[in-house]
Amino acid sequence: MTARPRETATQAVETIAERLDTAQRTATAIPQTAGGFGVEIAYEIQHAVIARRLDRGEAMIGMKLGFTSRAKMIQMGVLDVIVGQLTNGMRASDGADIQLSALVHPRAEPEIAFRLGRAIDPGDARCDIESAVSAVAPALEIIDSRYRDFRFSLPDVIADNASAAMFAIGPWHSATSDLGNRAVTLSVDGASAEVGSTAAILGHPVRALRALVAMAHRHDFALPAGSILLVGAATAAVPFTASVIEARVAKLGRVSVRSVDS
Ligand code: OOG
Ligand code: MG
Repeated sequence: MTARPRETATQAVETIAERLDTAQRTATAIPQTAGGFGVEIAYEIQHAVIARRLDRGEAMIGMKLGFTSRAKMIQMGVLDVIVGQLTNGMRASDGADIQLSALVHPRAEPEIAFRLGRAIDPGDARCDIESAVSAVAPALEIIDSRYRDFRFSLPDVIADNASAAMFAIGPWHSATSDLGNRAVTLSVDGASAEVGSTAAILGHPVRALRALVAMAHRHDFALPAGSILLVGAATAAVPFTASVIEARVAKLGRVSVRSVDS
């Protein structure tokens, strides 16, 4: 084989990454790709999208899982667990004002965040992610598909960094208590909008952590000390329009963000 097909594939990766990056920076939806690439290439595109953010001075701070609950799978019609990357440019503080005009069609969902106290080598079959977790917190994720109408195929959403846009984290707790079957609620302007349980996240959030290590190994992600890991929403996402959105996890507390128009 000559080098040409590979070069063409690389160009295609860069072209799609550029479109997704521009869509994110200008808050302008783009059409879904016409397909033609699978999951492996989709992760290459995701890496190329993130490389653009890092070139602009952002730093990697963690990873996220998507579609770890049936509620999310059903809402979006995607049945596979996916992984995305978090940079410091996506982080908002608890209680922050979030500018809606910088986003295409944002949605909010309740999450749990873990923080790694030490690095994990995803290639080490004996690695124990649970013992590496130093803290856990309630979190809110603001997702914002760059695709028109928030519709996508599995490779499309992977290429689009799992719709990651922003996230906020509530108070950190030491990671000793069991997180199985805790009530999770999402409220909009004080009214309950979604109710679920941490048991919806692959049966237990710790199982999602293990899935994340496997995904990190398969798709070449590092898990350094200090990494923040969002393990996936326990409930469906709700539109983030003019409102205060709050996520609550029993015994972990709450975290909120507020939208501003401009
Ligand atoms: C993809 C992101 C899914 C989750 O928590 O399941 C996700 C999307 O729904 O657009 O973040
Ligand atoms: Mg999420």
